[in-house]
Amino acid sequence: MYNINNQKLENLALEIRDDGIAILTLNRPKKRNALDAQTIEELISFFSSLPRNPDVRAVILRAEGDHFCAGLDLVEHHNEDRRPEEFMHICLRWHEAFNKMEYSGVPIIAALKGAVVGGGLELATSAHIRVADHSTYFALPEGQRGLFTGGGATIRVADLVGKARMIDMMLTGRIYKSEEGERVGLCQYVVEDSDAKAIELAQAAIKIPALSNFAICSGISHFQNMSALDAAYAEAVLAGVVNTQPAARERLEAFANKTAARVKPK
Ligand code: 1HE
Repeated sequence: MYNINNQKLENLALEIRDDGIAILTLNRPKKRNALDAQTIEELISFFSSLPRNPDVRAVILRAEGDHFCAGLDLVEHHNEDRRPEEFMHICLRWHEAFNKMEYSGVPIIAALKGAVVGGGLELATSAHIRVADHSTYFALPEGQRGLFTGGGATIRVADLVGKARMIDMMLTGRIYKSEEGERVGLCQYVVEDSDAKAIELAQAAIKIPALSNFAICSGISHFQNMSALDAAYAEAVLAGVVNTQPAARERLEAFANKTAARVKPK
């Protein structure tokens, strides 16, 4: 059991490696890692702590068991028999967790397998990179359950695949298997072992200066919420800070001295 910000992690497991890669595991495999209220609070707690934790340079979000995440805990939702405003507040907590992820400034890589459905897809799309294995599949079964998305799919899934594909997924229950998911933009990699590939990608990401990663993993998302005019202005301000950092000077010097790697395909 782990303790972050006085929040005990029961449904998540956390390992922080010496190289600064945190491995956060959804740890309710018997319930297919369905997202109950407790899990969402634990996600908020962990991802809120990230910007203040210099020991963590990248996060891998993975799952125990055969499935990444079966979405909203339907049994809890059924048992709680929530009033509209109660479920609105549940959804706001989901947004708190997922916004903390997307705007964290720390690279988050989701290692996917099996079901990535409903709220599970909303969780996965809050990460910065998605790596699927061959067992992975994506769906939005909310419609079949008489529900609607409440954890940001209308923003993040629509952003990745476009509104027409998202509507099709919701109206027809269409399931995208891994390769097809990659083709439509739901994931960027399909590999044999998504955990291993996620580590490899995280190891590449932590070679980049933390301030650059901050800009990449928060600035791009913020700018997409702005008008093009304001985004261009904010980009210039952020580039002013990032592109003059000491770590950039060293790397530019290496390039000028011809000791830095060239950008060429292998
Ligand atoms: C669950 C959940 C869940 C499994 N909530 N308990 N999401 C869905 O509509 C997907 C629902 N789940 C499934 O379709 C299947 O469980 C899976 C395809 C993911 C896995 O199938 P399988 O055969 O391996 O497992 P299972 O036998 O269906 O489930 C094993 C246990 O996990 C069982 O509990 P048990 O106590 O009877 O052993 C299931 O009840 C439990 N389980 N999925 C609660 N989702 C903010 S709005 C977001 C809205 C949504 O996310 S809607 C999409 C909901």
